[in-house]
Amino acid sequence: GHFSGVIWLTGLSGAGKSTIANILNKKLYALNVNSYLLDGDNVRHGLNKGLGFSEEDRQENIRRVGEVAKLFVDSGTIAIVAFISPFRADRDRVRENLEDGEFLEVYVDCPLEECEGRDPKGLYKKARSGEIKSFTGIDSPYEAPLSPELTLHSGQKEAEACADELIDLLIQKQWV
Ligand code: GGZ
Repeated sequence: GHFSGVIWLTGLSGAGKSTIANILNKKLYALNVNSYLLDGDNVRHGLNKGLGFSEEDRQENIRRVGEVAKLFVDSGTIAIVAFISPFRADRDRVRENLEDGEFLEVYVDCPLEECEGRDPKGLYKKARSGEIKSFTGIDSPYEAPLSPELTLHSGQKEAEACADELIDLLIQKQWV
């Protein structure tokens, strides 16, 4: 067996969280490590259907995701979590709900200008025009981690290299 815990990726929309998380998930599979990826695609359309992007709804989104991640840890699976999770207090609560050493906060740090330049879904454009309200980084806050276990500079580094950095951290922490 291997250690199980939560790898929590936080950062702006378009920073590369999901891309990095998917690559990491595949690398862990290749290492015979059980992992499962939780992100907006498999949580916001199911378990958290009905939650929007108000501060209260984001808080509840993150609370539920934290509880689900804990269940995965109980099952012996590494939970890879990729949500904007903009509020420090919400992320801290997830950490406090786990045992010491079970939570790795990973800041996927990409400048807003870069995220906005990428704008793969055209959401920043809609946020700027006012078509979407309360968009993170535009008219809703993002609170960067103060002491993350790892910061990935995804604006300068390819997603593949970021995932490799994460694997190195997991080896260093003796998770794998
Ligand atoms: C931020 C939004 C919003 C608003 C829709 N603000 O790039 P994406 O599209 O695929 O990822 C974003 C995703 C963010 O959902 P999370 O569950 O990760 O957010 S949070 O942790 O804050 O609860 C974006 C899309 O949903 N999206 N409206 N207003 N992102």
